Amino acid sequence: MLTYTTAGESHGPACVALVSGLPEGVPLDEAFFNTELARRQGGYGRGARQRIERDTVEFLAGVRKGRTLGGPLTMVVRNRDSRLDDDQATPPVHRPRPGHADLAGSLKWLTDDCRGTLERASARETAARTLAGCAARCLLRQVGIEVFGFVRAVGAESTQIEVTPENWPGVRAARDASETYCPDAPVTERQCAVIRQAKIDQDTAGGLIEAHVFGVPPGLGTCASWDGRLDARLAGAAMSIQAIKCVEIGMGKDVASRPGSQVHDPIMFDPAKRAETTLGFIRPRNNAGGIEGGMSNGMPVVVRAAMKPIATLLQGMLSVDLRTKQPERSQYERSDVCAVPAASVVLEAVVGFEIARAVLEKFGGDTLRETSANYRAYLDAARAL
Ligand code: EPS
Repeated sequence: MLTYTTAGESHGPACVALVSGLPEGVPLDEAFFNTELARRQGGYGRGARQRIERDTVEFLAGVRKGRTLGGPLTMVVRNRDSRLDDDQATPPVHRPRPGHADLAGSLKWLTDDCRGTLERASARETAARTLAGCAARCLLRQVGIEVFGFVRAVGAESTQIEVTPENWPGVRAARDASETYCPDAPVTERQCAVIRQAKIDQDTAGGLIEAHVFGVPPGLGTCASWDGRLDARLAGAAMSIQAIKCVEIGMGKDVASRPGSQVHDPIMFDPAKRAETTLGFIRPRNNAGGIEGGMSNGMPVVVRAAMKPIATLLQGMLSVDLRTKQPERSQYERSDVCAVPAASVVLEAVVGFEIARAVLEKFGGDTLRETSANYRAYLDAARAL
């Protein structure tokens, strides 16, 4: 089974990702890893930390001549701002920030110092997740699957853009030209204004991020077991990203307020489209977000997530000193005003990883050659129905 583990503290020596279960022979595109790491570091609203870090991947194990060997793949990103043992630089934190892991973690680990909790809870860890996601996406590319993530909204400033298998390369170019990773120039400007205002107000901003997966074959995931459902796994993966409070697949929460006839996607058949991943079963819309009964249906998989505003507020919030139990303002740590653009890169990573996991569950193989052959054989069989 494809799994990953991360290790590392925000101000420790490094972020580490260990990926197990990739088949032998997957080409790992180092430039792709570094591009994604740089994108994750960027976006309008990031703080001073990102002027210190220069995230790049180092492959420590599981690779030979740029291809996976089939053993555990181990990768690191070194932290430049590494100062975990320096009490001056990373002092104890006794006044927990509402919305951060500070209070819950201090109670869990029986301490009045939130430092240990916040170092691991920090979104710095998502550098390692990006590595795991890139490795998974290198496998996906071998079977024609691409993941595309972007920012839909910052605060209330939201783009209405529709993303399709036909237009997404153009949408990606627009995203890459946007400081907020939103493929809509006028909306980008308004999102930047939201972030600027939040900074002036000593406040922070959240938003909506979205990932579309193109080229997904039908039959990934299963309705046969609750924990094999693809939508459940994607939701869990997206919800595990720091600061995510809500995950939607396709139409998401709007399904609740509409009649069935406006929610479900009609089924048609066009033999000329048999070569596509839909195998010719055309759906005029994709409210299901590419998943029915916990299984992919051949349409693009669409995952959306809502990120809360960052919990570290320059103005502080009402809190309590854990030593005295007296009311105090929460402690300020250097932080970002908005990390929604960065989170969109992490969403791509975790969604890509879950799709790759489902691909390997269905097609298996110790080598990429076997995975690819099994994948092609399945599609041939499905087309022959
Ligand atoms: C974070 C606080 C900030 C962020 C950090 C997450 O770090 P610092 O306290 O060192 O300024 O920049 O995110 C990253 C370092 C990163 O690479 O994403 C937090 O408290 O979660």
